[in-house]
Amino acid sequence: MNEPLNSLGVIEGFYGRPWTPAQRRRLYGWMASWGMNTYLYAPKDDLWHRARWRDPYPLREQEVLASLASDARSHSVRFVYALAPGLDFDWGAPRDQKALLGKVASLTALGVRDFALLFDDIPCRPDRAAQAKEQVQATHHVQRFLDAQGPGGPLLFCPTEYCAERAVPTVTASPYLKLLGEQLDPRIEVFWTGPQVVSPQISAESLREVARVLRRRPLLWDNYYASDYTSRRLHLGPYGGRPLELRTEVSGILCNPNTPLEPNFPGLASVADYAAASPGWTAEASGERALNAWLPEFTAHQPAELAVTAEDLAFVADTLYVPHRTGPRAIRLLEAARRVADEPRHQASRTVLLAGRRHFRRVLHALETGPNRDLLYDLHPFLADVTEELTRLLAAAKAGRTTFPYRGGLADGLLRLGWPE
Ligand code: GDL
Repeated sequence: MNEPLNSLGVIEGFYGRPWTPAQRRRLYGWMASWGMNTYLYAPKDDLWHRARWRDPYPLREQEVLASLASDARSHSVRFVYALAPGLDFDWGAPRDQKALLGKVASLTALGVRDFALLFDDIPCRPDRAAQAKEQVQATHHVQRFLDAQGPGGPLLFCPTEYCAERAVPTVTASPYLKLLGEQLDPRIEVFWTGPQVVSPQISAESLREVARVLRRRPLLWDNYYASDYTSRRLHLGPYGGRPLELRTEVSGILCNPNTPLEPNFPGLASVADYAAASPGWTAEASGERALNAWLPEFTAHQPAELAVTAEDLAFVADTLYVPHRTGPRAIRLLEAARRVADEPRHQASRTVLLAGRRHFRRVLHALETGPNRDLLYDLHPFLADVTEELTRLLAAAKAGRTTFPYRGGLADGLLRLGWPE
């Protein structure tokens, strides 16, 4: 029987605008209340994390990182700083070997104790095993330096082949993964995102397979809630597609979630719920618990007659559910919308659309008049989008029309190419 999860937490590891220091502090508060213990600092577009990894942070940024690390600690959250040198790292150049340690030293001086090295999303060399060997050497070079320094734990490591679809030719036959398994210091944990970059399902057996190759349980980097690859979606639904037995096949679960911070509350709450679950746990019930815990953000300062209900929130969450799926209420709404588009006078379907729009409007109104402005700003584009499209459809139906102006833009047009009629 494997050990339970060593680490549970959040990766700020997406492309696009990083969170602000105040948002990160808010996150640490949530994490502490859910018993999450690890935060990985890895925003792809922090200039000094990746593109200019060799350069020290400017003074102002150094202060921010130092106070974040200490804030995290005061919430009993381990702050792990990730460096991503892979875009142009040259292991053969003594200058780069020096730069690597120089950067790590500049961060230990700020009170950072724990580190990760990330080699995801970088150019792949034809000789994959040689690339793995260099990454192992660079990692051991940093690990030796950290061991000599003192208190931190072993490094975390993100491989270039970090999911089955990136393994060449397969997980079990990959020279890259084999070399990591054989040569990487066994103390070092290795990230894995599952069968895909964003994996709708992850089986326990697929993790046992990669563990055999890596000779250690992988550390799950879960992109289930990530939203940096789309501007049309957020993910507010329950943590699913991961059987409970997965928990003993990984050394930990770290989630790289939605780019806007505030809408991460329900998903991350559901991850924590999953981590502590007993047999009989279901994703649906977990999603409901998470939304109930989130509801006060929408009801504060609302008179009872205007207050957002659990059903309003569930409706919105079903619309912005999980990758590759919408929730049951959104499926019914879409069915009604299709019917109305064909048969504008179909009253029952129009009623479904009107009711759906009411849920959206109530949530939007509560946010517009409530105290959590960040939550309003984060959700507004998504709530406004659906409300507007429903209004457009209802107006056309009322006028008996089955055609309406198309406002989706190119990205939407491209997406529709894959949409079953
Ligand atoms: C990735 C990136 C991650 C990004 C995510 C979703 C890993 C290891 N790396 O491949 O930074 O946010 O996809 O777009 O997941």
